[in-house]
Amino acid sequence: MRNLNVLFCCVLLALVLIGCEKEPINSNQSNSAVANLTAGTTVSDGCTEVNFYEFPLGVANVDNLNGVAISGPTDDEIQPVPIIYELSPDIKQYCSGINRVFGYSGLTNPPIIFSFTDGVSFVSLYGVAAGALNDTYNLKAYSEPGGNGTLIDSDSYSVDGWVKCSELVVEGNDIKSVVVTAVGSEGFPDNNVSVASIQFCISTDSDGDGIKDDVDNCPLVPNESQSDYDGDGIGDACDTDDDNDGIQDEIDSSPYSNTEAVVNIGGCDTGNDNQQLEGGVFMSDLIDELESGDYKNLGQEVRSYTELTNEWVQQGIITADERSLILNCVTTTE
Ligand SMILES: [Ca+2]
Ligand SMILES: [Ca+2]
Ligand SMILES: [Ca+2]
Ligand SMILES: [Ca+2]
Repeated sequence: MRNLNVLFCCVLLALVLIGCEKEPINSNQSNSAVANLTAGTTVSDGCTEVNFYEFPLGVANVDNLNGVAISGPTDDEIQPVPIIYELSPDIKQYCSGINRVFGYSGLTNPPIIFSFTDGVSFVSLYGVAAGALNDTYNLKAYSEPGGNGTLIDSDSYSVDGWVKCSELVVEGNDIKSVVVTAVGSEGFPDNNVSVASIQFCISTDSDGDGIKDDVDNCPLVPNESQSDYDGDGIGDACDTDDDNDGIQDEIDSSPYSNTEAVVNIGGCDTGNDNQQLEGGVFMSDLIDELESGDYKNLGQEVRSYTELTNEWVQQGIITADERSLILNCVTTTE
């Protein structure tokens, strides 16, 4: 079976290579811009899609297209020039409806790099890689053009058997480039990768805090730190209930409550549920206050805890036994 697979693999690769030979690879052509490209469709607010299968065959490079520049290494020994090539019917069946893809011809190829003049917040590559068996495709988003800067996000797709149409998506703040690579297996070369279409969204920064709206947890309030105390996806700067205890900040006596499940004292589990008291205060808020207190000696500290827990017992918040558990923690953690 494995031999059959290898044979099938070779036949398909041969078809791909034959298909590519029909079109000159234009390997002498420089990476200069090709004018009069008409692709690039607005698909929604701020989002553009470029369908390479709408491009004419033999396009050697695509540059300055709606803010997208496409590049690869210029080492002559590898195929430096990306082309639009037509899929043979045998390959096409794996990605039905797509006739042409954008990629490199040859056995060892550079990665495909898309750079964006304006930072983008979303990139989707819809692609098919010809002549691939059990390959892994990777898409990585970077903070600088040309695959430079810091890694912002990544996605990968592993082909189980022969390649099928796959979509790779990366998201983040101010993505300036994405790099798509393939890691070959079964004796096939790396980076034998091609792309049918790319979609990307340029986002705005309404509040000017340097975080694009799509990923800003307060898109209309400057909050560079993006701090989000309760982790609910709404930043502290615009969250009206920062600790998510149901009491609005303006009337919450403790707007950043310690909402841990069980009351802890210095890492000692008291076994007491951390109950929410009146005014948006939690038991742990009051315990934390005592913990950070300045005491002359242990006796004075224990008295403070005793006073507080006596009140709780009187109010029916805890039982006498539960009070003992708390006081045990006070004495054992000192
Ligand atoms: Ca903001
Ligand atoms: Ca929040
Ligand atoms: Ca609150
Ligand atoms: Ca609170």
